[in-house]
Amino acid sequence: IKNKTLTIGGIFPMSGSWAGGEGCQPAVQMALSDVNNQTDILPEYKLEMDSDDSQCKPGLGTKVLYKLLYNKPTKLLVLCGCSIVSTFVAQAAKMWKLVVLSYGGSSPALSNRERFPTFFRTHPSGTLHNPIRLKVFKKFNWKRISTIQETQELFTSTIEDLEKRVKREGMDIVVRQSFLTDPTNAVRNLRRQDARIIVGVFYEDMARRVFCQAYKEKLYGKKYVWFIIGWYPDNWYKVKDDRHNCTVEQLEEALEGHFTTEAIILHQEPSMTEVGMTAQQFTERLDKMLNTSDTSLITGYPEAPLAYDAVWAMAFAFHKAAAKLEERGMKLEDFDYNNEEITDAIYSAMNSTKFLGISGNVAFTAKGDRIAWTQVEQFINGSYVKLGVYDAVADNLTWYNKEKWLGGRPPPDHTRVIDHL
Ligand code: ABU
Repeated sequence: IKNKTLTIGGIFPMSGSWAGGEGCQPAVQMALSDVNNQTDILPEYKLEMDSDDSQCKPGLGTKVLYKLLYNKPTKLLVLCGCSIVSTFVAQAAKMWKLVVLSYGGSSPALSNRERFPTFFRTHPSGTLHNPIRLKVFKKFNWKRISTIQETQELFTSTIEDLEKRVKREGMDIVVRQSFLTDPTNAVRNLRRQDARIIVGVFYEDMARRVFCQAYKEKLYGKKYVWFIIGWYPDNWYKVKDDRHNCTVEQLEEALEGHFTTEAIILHQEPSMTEVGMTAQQFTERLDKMLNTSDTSLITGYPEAPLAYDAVWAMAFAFHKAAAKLEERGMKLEDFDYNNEEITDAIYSAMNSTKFLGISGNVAFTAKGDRIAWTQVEQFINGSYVKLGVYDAVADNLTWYNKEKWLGGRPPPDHTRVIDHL
């Protein structure tokens, strides 16, 4: 019988640049109840969570962390999402010997064990998109690449990694643009500098503003190929947003033909996973919980499997750690923000956690990172079509030959003299 309670902290961004808590918090609640209904996992313990909203803001996220720490009961681990909040929380948590598990932090900067010694994530790093981007550049013979990024550590570190990889392959980043809060000038400069193959990394709210400006600058159509992040909800450009003044039709026109890259974070087979559900059963349960007619507008919906699996990863790790601690006459509930031995037991158990979850195979690298396959999609006639999948470990790209070109063929990566004739 589960007659003891272990409490964890939860920090969810319910608004802001990535309001992923909308989709991820219900998934975490579902997982907590599923774990609590299992008698063979943590047979003595029931898991509970105290949580609050960070609005994806580092100051508020830190305040929520302190509230979780200074209010009883003691938390054994903190779950968090959104890169900037994960960065602040993971940096502070080590002072309280607290393990942090992020279901929604993609910043490559988080893969730094010195800076974040107790950090793990089920969300893959943003650098995972770069190898597949390179495969596609090579496939279509594009060597001159342009970039536009929102100025945040998450995107800066992704572009730095892209730049290194591009150079290694004998290609070039020919135009670099960045913006802090307003992308207007950066998009205008892309057109002035004759960018053609454009990698854009920014949050979903900025993506709407970038493509509204691209529409106005006519930076779309048969001469251009945009590569953007694929983890936005499918109908992200239809979200009502008064920070731009384009219609959905105008955005759709500017977006036609763009490519997206993303990690594959939903188990692709119809088979049963090790958390007792198929991916489809998970989706059906989540949809019922969300109780909305259109999940394609919910931020954090694509990442919900990562949040669900984060709870299971934690439960498996607690289970293993409890057994190890018992050998030494200790218990998980003895944790008091000072007991390094308990932290170490949770850390090593997490390090060796491996299972087939709703998001696919869950395992962490030495840096606490998630390993995953990636995919590339293209926006064709208003919907996303899968073009290929890539297994970076085996360096294997599977391509389905479904791409469509507005000019009938892939555009060149720069102005050819013939274009002027
Ligand atoms: N897929 C959502 C990632 C959000 C973040 O890294 O802040």
